[in-house]
Amino acid sequence: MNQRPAILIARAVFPEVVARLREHFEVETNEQDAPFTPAQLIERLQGKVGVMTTGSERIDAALLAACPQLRVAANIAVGYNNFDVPAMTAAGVLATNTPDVLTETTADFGFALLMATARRICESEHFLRAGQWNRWALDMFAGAEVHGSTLGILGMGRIGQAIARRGAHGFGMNVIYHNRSRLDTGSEAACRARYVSKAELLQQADHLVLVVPYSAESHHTIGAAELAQMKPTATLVNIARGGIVDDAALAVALREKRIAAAGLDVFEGEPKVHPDLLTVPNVVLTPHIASATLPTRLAMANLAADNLIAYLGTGQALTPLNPSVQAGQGR
Ligand code: 8YV
Repeated sequence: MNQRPAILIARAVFPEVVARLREHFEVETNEQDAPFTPAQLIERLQGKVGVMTTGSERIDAALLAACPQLRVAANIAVGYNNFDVPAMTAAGVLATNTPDVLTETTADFGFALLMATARRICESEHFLRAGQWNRWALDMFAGAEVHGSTLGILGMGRIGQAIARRGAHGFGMNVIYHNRSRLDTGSEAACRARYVSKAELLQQADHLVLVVPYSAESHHTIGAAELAQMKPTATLVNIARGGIVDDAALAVALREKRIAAAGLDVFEGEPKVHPDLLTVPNVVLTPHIASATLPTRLAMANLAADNLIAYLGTGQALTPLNPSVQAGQGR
């Protein structure tokens, strides 16, 4: 009898997704959901042809060399900075991610974080819970206007465009963006967004939302020099990746009111958070939950499962990141 291929699901996922995978593979799970160290991950991957990862598992040249049977890694995330894709391609290992299924949910959250930040929702709630509300005042927690203001978006992929549509069509915002490449005219018109230089974006935005992928090039895209170019009334929102913002410089800018406020869902070295961010009041902090609705997280896990089933079954994944591996370059 043919032995079924063996895979590892590196973190706890929904039981129905595990059940689907068990129809095709010998499946090892991580029910305790404690992230593996790199050495533990290598150990668990011995004899496995596939792995389902989250942003916590790094697939790099050292791991690929130590796991010669591995053929595919399916990330449950659209971002894939935990994958060294060139090393995977060189080793003939397919990489997949989960685009599209989280776009609208993540854009909803980006907007929620923008509004919570601009309208000081968390800061005022803490004040109320602490029993400090004993009288009303005209300027109490007066924040920044959202409707009709200028929304700046850095990174205009699927999620950036979904945020732009919300701003332009829902809140009558003047939307400006900067991206490595300019959108075509039809896409710009659909989200009523105007292309500007990075300097213009920093200087003109009342609310700046970061949606760029993380890479060595985008490390500290927003540091002290960029924060200094922003309006003192501006808010900054990061739903992309930690490391795109220099968190230490941001904490200083927030403390010194060089910008009004920030909303952060991602952090350098998360789940650790820079201690200075924990002590400034004008920042809203959330634990990397922008895509966290149950239907969306289930759709992401199912798409990652579909990628494993399709690639190991037919040689064609649904959302490959290095499709050349599918064209006969694979292990
Ligand atoms: C994931 C994300 O939940 O998709 C992404 O890139 O950041 C989140 O939606 C997270 O990366 C866990 O894998």
